[in-house]
Amino acid sequence: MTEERPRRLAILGGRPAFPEPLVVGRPALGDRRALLRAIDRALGRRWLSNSGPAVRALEGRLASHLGVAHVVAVSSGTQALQLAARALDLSGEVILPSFTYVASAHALAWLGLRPVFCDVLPRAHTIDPARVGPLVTARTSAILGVHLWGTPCDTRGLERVAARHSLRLLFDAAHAFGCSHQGRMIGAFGNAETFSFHATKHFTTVEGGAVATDDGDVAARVRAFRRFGIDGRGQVSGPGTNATMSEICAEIGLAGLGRLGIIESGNRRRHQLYATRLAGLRGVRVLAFQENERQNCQFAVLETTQKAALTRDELLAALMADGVAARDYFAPGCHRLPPYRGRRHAALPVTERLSQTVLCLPTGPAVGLHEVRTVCDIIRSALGQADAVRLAVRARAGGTPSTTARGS
Ligand code: T4K
Repeated sequence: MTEERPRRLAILGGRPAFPEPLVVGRPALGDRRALLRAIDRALGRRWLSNSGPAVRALEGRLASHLGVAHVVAVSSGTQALQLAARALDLSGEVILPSFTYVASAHALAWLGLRPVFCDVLPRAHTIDPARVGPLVTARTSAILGVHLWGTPCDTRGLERVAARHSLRLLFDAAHAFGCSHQGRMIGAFGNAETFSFHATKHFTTVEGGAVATDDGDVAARVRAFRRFGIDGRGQVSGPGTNATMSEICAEIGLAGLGRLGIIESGNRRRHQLYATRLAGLRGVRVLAFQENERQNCQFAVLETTQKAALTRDELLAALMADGVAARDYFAPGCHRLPPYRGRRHAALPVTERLSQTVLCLPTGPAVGLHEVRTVCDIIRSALGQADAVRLAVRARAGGTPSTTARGS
């Protein structure tokens, strides 16, 4: 019997395993005909925006899915954050993690609020409640927790800090639609939670987002802000913007709701496969999720440690050469991005380390299990030929030695 020869890594001169890049975040649109029918329904009604029947139906379905009193659909996750922040009357400084997508910080800064960056927990990657207290000043109005990768924040710890300092508690749940925490769906924690339904998300309306809250006043304010400050009586009651979700987006969302269970279980299989195939590899670990909670497993997160034969960036270069468009989310931390860099920040050692060691691998319904296996083979093979890979990466980069730390 002839033994199959292992593929030669593209970084070492082989042919790319994926001539078409295998990306992170390929939209999961499902049955195209069902989608077109949904869009056709909206077109047929000739009611295309301004809280039409599809938006109202979507809000109702989402509220019962999340077990929360109010869901207000808006045009993006960023708008959801901004409208929630205004509805909660946030002012001055807001404490949030630096290790998040820049939208979390920008949404606040765009409103004239000052993001104050806090470090995260080393295993969960969510804001560390023990580090929030020392950042509170007389100007602090709120904490913004981010359920990064769908991993719930330590909500109890944050509730305690918020209560101690009389702060509002808001959650950016952009990654966490369909995830549960302490037996409840994410969406009902804090004063309000915000979701993103962007094309790359677990649940998508192409562009879109929502504010979820049990507070009727907050929901009413978000509704008014979403549409020029027009209140429930149809009167302009104050300032507002236009952050309306279109009927077409809402129909796409309604069409996708029924498939979420299938997407979730497929993602779980892909996640388990990554975890199994990469288990025992020195210096890399796949971020685990809590087994007894709902998890959308939208992200497959790999972390390199100091024991890994390659740095995260070297491994990423090897993957990219083979057509695996993994992402170094979220590097650098927000505190190192304009306009926040150059300001004084607390020490953020965990954020600094994670932004050099975390890698998001392709997953989602567009990624087959055989593709996951190939990605794992590339990682295994690259680590097994670390010296040659490192030399090849340096040669590609023009001989510059990699300066990236290997983590701890
Ligand atoms: N808070 C957090 C914690 C967030 O992560 C985000 C957004 C927000 C708030 C704000 O929510 P939104 O206002 O966006 O609703 C992408 C998304 O654009 C962004 O929504 C998301 N987080 C972030 C984590 O990922 P980029 O800069 O990585 O986008 P891009 O264009 O590089 O696409 C990502 C991957 O998806 C690529 O591998 C290509 C693939 N892709 C992308 C699009 C748009 C596709 O295959 N098809 C597509 O249509 O930000």
